[in-house]
Amino acid sequence: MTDTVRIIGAPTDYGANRRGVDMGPSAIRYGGLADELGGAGLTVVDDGDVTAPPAEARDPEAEAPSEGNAKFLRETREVVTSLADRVAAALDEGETPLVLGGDHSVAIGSVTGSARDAEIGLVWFDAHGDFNTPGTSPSGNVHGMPLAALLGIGDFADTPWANAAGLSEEHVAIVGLRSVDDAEREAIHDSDVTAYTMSDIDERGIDAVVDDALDVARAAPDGVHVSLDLDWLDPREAPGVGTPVRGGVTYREAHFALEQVAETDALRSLELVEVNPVLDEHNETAALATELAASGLGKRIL
Ligand code: Z70
Ligand code: MN
Ligand code: MN
Ligand code: MN
Repeated sequence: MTDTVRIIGAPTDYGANRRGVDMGPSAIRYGGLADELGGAGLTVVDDGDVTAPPAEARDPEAEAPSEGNAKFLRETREVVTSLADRVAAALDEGETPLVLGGDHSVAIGSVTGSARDAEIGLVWFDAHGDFNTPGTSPSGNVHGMPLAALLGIGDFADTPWANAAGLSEEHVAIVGLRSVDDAEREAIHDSDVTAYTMSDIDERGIDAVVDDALDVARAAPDGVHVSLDLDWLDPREAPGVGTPVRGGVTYREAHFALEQVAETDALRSLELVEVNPVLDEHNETAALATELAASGLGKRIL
């Protein structure tokens, strides 16, 4: 990665099951992001937010405008298209994009932008598989679908705006799974994606699992995008997330994982998603997100 980090906010909650993650970018900035990154010796440029009108402003007539069983897919497409352009532009300038969500559907934009003219790897830290499609989703929430969209799985095969050009399944690793729907389990098994559950972390330790995940992603020649869903962490450490699931990684495991990311020197772009200030306690999840970003971007203790 480069020493200049470009912050790009994507304040959406179109893809989430609960309102509030659209305030994530503000909360993470207010949580001290620029200071934290500046303190880590990085030059920080804040690009502001991509345009994302609040869900209720988009279609007052319908509660859940959808295409098939995918709510707000049209709105999601608009946001991720402009986000992809911003991410690609930052990379063109030689900067490292840091995307702030928003719900996890924004990853469709971050990753398609990062993979526009490059063959990249992807590490996806998450409690969830995010491998549903409009055909399999139990909820219709697009934040449960971004990985399937990026890889062109199932109904997403003919969705050019969501398929990431420079991303192949064999360069994708998911880390921390503990809530996976039946159809997602099948689709993950049928794919060439590498997936590690919390059980793998219990058995082998965070170091070995994250090393292996990074090896999977680094096999791609042009660097790694890291997508960090804050619900990867245990809700005791990260209560302010849209979909908390017990049994996640600890504060220390999360920091160590991000330090491993920095150590590989392969980071191309980073994103932090699913911070929900409405459910947070004293903005601690947002503040934690800033600390994890600093670790991933190379903050040194000594
Ligand atoms: C479930 C679904 C999900 C994030 C929840 C949940 C998906 N598998 N993703 N929170 N980030 O509705 O598809
Ligand atoms: Mn997710
Ligand atoms: Mn999740
Ligand atoms: Mn190691």
